[in-house]
Amino acid sequence: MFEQLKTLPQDPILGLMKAFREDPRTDKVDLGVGVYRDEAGQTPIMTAVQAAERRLLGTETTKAYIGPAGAEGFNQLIGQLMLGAGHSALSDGRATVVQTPGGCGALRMAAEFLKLCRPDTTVWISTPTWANHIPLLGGAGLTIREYPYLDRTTLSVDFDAMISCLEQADSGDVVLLHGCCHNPSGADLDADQWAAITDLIERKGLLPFIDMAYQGLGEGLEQDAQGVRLMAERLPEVIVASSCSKNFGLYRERTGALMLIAATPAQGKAAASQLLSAIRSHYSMPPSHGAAVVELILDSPELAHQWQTELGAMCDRILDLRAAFSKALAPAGDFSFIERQRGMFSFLGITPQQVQILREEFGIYMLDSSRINIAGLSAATLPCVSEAIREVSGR
Ligand code: PLP
Ligand code: TYF
Repeated sequence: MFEQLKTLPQDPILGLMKAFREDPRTDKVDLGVGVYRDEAGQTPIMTAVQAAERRLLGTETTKAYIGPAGAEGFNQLIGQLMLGAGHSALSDGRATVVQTPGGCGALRMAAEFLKLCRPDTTVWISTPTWANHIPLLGGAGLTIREYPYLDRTTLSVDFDAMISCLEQADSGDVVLLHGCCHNPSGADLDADQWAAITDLIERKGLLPFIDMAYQGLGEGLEQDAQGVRLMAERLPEVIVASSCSKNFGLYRERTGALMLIAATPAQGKAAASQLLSAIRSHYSMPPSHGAAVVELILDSPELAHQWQTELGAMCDRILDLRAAFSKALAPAGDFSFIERQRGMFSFLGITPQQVQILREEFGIYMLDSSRINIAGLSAATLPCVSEAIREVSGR
């Protein structure tokens, strides 16, 4: 059976992680994979998470199965985190939230759900987008089409091109948007652009599908959800995939959620039953631990405050690094876009050859596309990284 199989290349982001690990240089800098790092280059467990884990250990009484929707308490609290407590979609029974294995699980189950709604669904994704969107959504059998998003010369959103392309979409098509902290570009929609795209989606009868993997790491928990909340307010149907990997630092615990908002409570009930059936045929039920931790944190005023303080400090660190980095790079050209962008990622806009020189000569690792993880910088490494980039920019 296996003899005709070819070996496939691995995920380039994970491949880069391995190359970095194997590099013996002690002054190497990892700006590759998107995990948050502190000033010491570590990705520690958040203290609110540790406290919740200690409490869980003392109070958990069973490891018996949870259901396909996961923990009801987690689902409610995550719905409130996304939409704000008291949002009408939550109180009027139109929204369903289920716990998923990470944001990836949410994206894939949304795709499986869309396939059940309509087997020939087309989903429009931004160019560029996170490379895993294509296998996660295309792998479920959805047709993928692309809309232009980034102006490669200014590295800002090319909104006119985006809108005019999406004018070609047909009623019932799905538009994948990044809720905040666009991966890989860091270029986000502003409030006016969210409003304009909401108008277009409404007028053309499209369905928004929002990937929220970085809530709280752009500008703050509330600001980062403005697009999701606007669409949930104005549109009859919305899908949101959210992740607790970054904002709770729970990466390997595989914790995320999928929210479906339907036009009516009756349609919401039918949609939820279809989604649960799709979950049953894929993984039956999600892992419990990460969501139990998140539920404990969000349900405790004291832990929630501690978590928000830590997350706020992570967000501020990224914003400070963005300001300092764009200033340090100024002698090499206009890198002011780095300060304007949000979240963990930006493109440097340098060539693959320059990326390779940075890796080989300077031990500075980034994706071939020149995407960097801003959080991989620190006060200690920022001057030498900036110096190296200034130097290769001249070559
Ligand atoms: N969506 C985007 C844009 C991401 O960058 C990520 C990963 O970090 C995810 C979704 C899903 O992450 P996870 O499955 O680890 O929660
Ligand atoms: O883009 C990133 O770096 C993060 C982490 O298969 C990631 O989203 C990278 C690759 C992958 C899963 C997560």
